[in-house]
Amino acid sequence: MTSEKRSSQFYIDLEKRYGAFNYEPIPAVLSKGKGVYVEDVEGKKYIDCLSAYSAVNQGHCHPRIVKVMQEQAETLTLTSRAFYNDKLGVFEEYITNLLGYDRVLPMNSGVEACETAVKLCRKWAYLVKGIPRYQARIIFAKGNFWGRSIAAVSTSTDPSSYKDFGPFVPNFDLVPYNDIESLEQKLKEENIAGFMVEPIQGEAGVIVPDEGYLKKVSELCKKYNVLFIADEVQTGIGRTGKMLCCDHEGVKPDILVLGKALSGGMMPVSAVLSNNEIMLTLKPGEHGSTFGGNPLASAIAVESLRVIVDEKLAENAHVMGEIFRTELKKLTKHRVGAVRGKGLLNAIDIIPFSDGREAKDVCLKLKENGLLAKQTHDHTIRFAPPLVITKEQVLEATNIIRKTLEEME
Ligand code: IF1
Repeated sequence: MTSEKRSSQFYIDLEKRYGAFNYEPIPAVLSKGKGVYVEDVEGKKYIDCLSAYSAVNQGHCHPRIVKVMQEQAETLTLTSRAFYNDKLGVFEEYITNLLGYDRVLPMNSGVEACETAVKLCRKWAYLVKGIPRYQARIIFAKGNFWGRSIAAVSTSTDPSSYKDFGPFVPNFDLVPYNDIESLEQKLKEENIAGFMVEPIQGEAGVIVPDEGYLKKVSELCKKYNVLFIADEVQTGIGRTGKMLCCDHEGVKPDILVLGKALSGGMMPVSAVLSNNEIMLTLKPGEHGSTFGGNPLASAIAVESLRVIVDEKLAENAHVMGEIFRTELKKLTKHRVGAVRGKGLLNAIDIIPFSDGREAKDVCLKLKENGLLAKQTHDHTIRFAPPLVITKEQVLEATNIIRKTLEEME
């Protein structure tokens, strides 16, 4: 490994020669990050409007989180859960008190936490609700995305997520997102254990449901004794202008799933929160993971949450999100078909250009102009900068977006 400065193309070529092609990245080779900015190997600066898909809500390399990580990394990183450690209980107490749950089960990636929620829901179905063994069914919303595991892609309605990965996990049902009538019809069927849903569908294109949807979901789940599972892996930790997206409607899911920014982007940390009746259905040895709840992750997670609270980043996301959307809505004359979002989880639909250019071409041009964003599907671009963004930086970003669309006309 040479310390010699190499070009972006050098690193791109390395990945092309030795890596799997499970991504098609925008050709920016990043080597530094601070706050809302990242820098490529040539020293070009970008405003990061993806935040690693909402994993860097606190801003790149937040000094408080880095400091905790450094200190813990040279003290104790991993013990396995075969033993106790002096950081996990502190994390468990902090996050359950902060979010109002009895208990938490720590995992690593978001998909692991979502899988944990599915297993917990099934366990509760058999031990508490009394559904006959292995008849439990869980409902998901069409357009969902909760990761790349076989169970996750078993509920996907996006062929690029599930094609050629069958056979799929049984007893997963689908209903249209943001459709209470369809959900209630499904809830009337037998052996329904849970409904797992994103409060805003991220990958589907930042689909914000009608006001009151989550409240009705919560009420219906109570009415039919079905667990309401909120996947807040992407919408949680301040992203939508509240600590949790469910807070906008004052609803409390039976099972809450968090990930991504739970670590401020330092390392994979995820968690499942619930009440005693549900969480205590799991007995020792029935679930876990090598790194789940490790001291390094636990210390980082506490500091990551404290930064969100201390720096009022959810509140900032609300205020900056309003400004961001107001500026984006001025771009309708520049092929911006729709503007959607809540807090700093926003997206625009691009009306394809006459020559066929579409969202991904806009993202390539945005990159040239110093802003990083990623299209989701063909016509939507998500804008989700770190929640530390200032008004000046929002205007810097929206000016780049306007300039880019003007240049592409
Ligand atoms: C990729 C998408 C976003 C998630 C929600 C669970 C997970 C995710 C709501 C799983 C993960 C990531 C996965 C990443 C890109 C990104 C993504 F484009 F894939 F769909 F954000 F929208 N629930 N989303 O969004 O968490 O296991 O990844 O930690 O796979 O390319 P994970």
